Amino acid sequence: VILIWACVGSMVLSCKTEKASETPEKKRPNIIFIMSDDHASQAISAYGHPIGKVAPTPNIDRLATNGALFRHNFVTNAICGPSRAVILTGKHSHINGFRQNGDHFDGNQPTLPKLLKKAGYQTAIVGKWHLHGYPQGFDHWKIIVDQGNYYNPDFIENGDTTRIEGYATDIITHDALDWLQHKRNDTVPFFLMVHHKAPHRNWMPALRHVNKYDSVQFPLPESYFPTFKNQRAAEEQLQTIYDDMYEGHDLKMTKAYGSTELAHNPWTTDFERMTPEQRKQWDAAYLPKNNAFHKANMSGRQLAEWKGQRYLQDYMATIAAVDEGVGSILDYLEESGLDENTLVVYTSDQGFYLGEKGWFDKRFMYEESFSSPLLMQLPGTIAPGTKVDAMVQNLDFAQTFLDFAGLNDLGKDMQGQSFKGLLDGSMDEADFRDVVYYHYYDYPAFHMVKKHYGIRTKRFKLMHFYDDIDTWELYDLKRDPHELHNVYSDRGYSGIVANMHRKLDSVQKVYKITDKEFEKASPEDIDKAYKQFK
Ligand code: SGN
Ligand code: CA
Repeated sequence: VILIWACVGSMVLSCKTEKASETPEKKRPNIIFIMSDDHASQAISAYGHPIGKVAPTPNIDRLATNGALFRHNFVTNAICGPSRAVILTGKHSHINGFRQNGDHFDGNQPTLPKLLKKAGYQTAIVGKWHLHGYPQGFDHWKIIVDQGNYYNPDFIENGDTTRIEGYATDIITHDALDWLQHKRNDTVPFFLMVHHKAPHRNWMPALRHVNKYDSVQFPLPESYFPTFKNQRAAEEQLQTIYDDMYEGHDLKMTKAYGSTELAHNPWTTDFERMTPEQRKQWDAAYLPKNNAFHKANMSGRQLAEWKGQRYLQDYMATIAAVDEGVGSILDYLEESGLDENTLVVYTSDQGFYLGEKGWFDKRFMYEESFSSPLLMQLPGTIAPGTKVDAMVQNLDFAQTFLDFAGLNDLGKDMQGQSFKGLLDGSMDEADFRDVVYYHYYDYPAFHMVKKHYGIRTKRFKLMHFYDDIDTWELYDLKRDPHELHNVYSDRGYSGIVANMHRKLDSVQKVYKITDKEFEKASPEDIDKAYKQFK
């Protein structure tokens, strides 16, 4: 053991002899971290939601069969860049400095890949980065530009930008496999991050999947037409499927019967990037269903429900390629025998609304976007079919992976907690944290979700929306799992409210939150943004 640890941080070659003497049990595991963008757990069949039932994800489900499914995995800030920064640093947004999309990630700070690399891991990332600047701490990186495009996207590799013909999800899967097969150094353990662009808005499926769910009737949630009461931030958002989606860009609706010209499509690049052949196949796939829509001449609730169906058909069809990609990676690991010592993780940068409260997008601390799917396998350590109920967070990933690598000393200044013990049976769920902290800052911005922070315990959730409003919400998740009844002012809950406030204060102290975190935007900027995004 001493010999093995003496290698840490030193030249890989000089370690070879010691490594050869490592017994299989002591070998540090490889880690493959697969993260999609905006993949709701409702859309993974292993989670048992009615949507996953009609549109199964058999390959992602393999991870639940072989290993663990987490029922309560939460993010600290439900938006893309911030979630990625938390995962890399193991620190809340206010400490790692990346609070909202558009911020600049300080790549010079310590990160998980840097620590693993220093400890002798070979590190690589392929796919979405979205932190501005180039990745640090990776032996190999190939990233999509900003949000990227579904068809024929641009990738940056070693500073050079190249357009690659094909479908983003397939290209990223291909690059991951190519790295595993041809670029990996098989004398050292590896850490590979595979970051899909899909199923991010505007949900463009691969051509082989464009008609996959045309005849499937998706279950729309009961809250699809909500009545908000004492939920002002929910009332004032701009992410309602039937009010805020762009009919062309998002719903691929056309201007008229017989036409392939898209209805409202403010960003033309997604479709313009297609080759004529791709566009021809795309139009051929959508024309009959768009014609049927025009014939039906819908309005009101019927039209709103039709939009929900179209959204879910496209969203789930976009996920089909992600699921196939996960399958290809798992197949390769099994064929090569690498699966035996590889921790495979599947997650998303946050959850997503699939019609709950009438919404798409994320950002809110309500369960659908606050929680994110998480599945993991590592044979011999994680028992097949494990279900984890403890409240884990993306904040914990870095320390958990370091723990799996036997490097738990390295994450000492991080703010999460390793949950490896929940997986190998050495820790009880009751001994894990009992409160989770959240803070969202991206306002005014797309979808106009107000700034808010809050805590969640196993049963209750307290939230404070601030900036141009100042409202508190409390939910009793046991009685009201869909968070439709704000009981903050109910007399019966006054004791709980007081208790939750005490907890909130103490959590904010632990995480070192200062008054600076509650800065307000200017009323003019907010007004301008409402006009811009409406
Ligand atoms: C884009 C989307 C928004 C989305 C943000 C953030 N519009 O701007 O709907 O909320 O990204 O998403 S789009 O039509 O241009 O796709 S994130 O995942 O990057 O945070
Ligand atoms: Ca996202």
